[in-house]
Amino acid sequence: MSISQWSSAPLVPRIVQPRQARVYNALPLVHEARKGGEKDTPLTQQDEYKKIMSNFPRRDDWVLQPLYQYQGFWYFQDYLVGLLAAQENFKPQPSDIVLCTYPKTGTTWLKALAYAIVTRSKFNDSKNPLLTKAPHDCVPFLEIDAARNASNRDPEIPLVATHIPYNSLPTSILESGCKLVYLCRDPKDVLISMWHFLRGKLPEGIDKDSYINLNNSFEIFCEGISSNGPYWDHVLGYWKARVESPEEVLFLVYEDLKKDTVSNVKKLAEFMGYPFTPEEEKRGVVQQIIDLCSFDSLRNMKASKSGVYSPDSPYTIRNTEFFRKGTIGDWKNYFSEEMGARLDKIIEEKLNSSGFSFLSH
Ligand code: PAP
Repeated sequence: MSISQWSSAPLVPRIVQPRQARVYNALPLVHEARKGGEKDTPLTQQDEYKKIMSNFPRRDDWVLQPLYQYQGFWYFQDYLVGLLAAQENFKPQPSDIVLCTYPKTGTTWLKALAYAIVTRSKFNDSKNPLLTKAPHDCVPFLEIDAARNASNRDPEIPLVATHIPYNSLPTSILESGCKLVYLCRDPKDVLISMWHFLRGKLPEGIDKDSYINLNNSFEIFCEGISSNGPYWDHVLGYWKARVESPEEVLFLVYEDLKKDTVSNVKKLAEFMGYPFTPEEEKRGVVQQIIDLCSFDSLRNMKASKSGVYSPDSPYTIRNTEFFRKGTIGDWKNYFSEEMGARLDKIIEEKLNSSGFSFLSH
């Protein structure tokens, strides 16, 4: 569908809650726009996207930035601009592997593992860029870096990452035969991770609970209103693609990756077309990659402790923000058992009859 077709879409009434809209106006954007940061996409195109977006359904529940609904999913404005740019501009290489995730499901970890696997014969252990660059700087994001400026990609690294739902992926990707790797995570931990991340964007010194409180966040997440949400539809899109084309889509679960890292990392390497040889296994290469990409290892790297993601993008996120706890079940420190069961029930009903369930992981 072309941009002009989007712009002629029928007007849909905005859903704006006045109190939250007022709060939003008083706060900085979730990702502060950087001066000159939008330089990579011509301003006219950005402006056109923003104009088109103003006709999309809108919700202001997460306070920091409005969410706009597009092709059945909700997005913060900056990400939606990137998504539209990706749909229009992105040209994959047939050998590309796209790392697909919903936010806060382990993207950073997956980027590091995939990068370490595909580059293992290119760099010796002490030269791996993961030792000096944050994972987000090793693997570009489709809707942040790659679609805006092709030079943000290293042509020798066949990896790109995205939070875009399956049905909204650029047709160029779907038609190219690129392999897709999807990683998902227990929705309760995803929500807690997202809640921490977004609260971290509020200015210091204010009462954060009066802007983004846990109960309200829980309710809107259960309603499906979250960045790139509804979460269950994101999962379902990739799960169905995996069922239809298992040779093109690998479906991984964060909890499995935590509990049985070795076999999941081998599965990942095999699927991507970079299987470990028996000789590599004997030399302990699998474990070396796992150790390099572990939460503690990545979190303690100088690049993770200092830099921001990404100097070339309009977004400012400190690299430290991608490493919080990296555990399973942290939700229990925040939600009651009843709340956990309620979210599980909603998700399981939505996933019903798909053949995938979070409860078995
Ligand atoms: P993104 O969507 O903003 O890119 P993403 O990397 O998907 O974030 O998710 C961040 C979560 O992954 C954090 O979870 P937490 O808030 O529950 O702690 C982060 O700690 C976790 N994470 C980051 N790196 C790793 C890792 N190497 N191993 C396990 N978990 C990790």
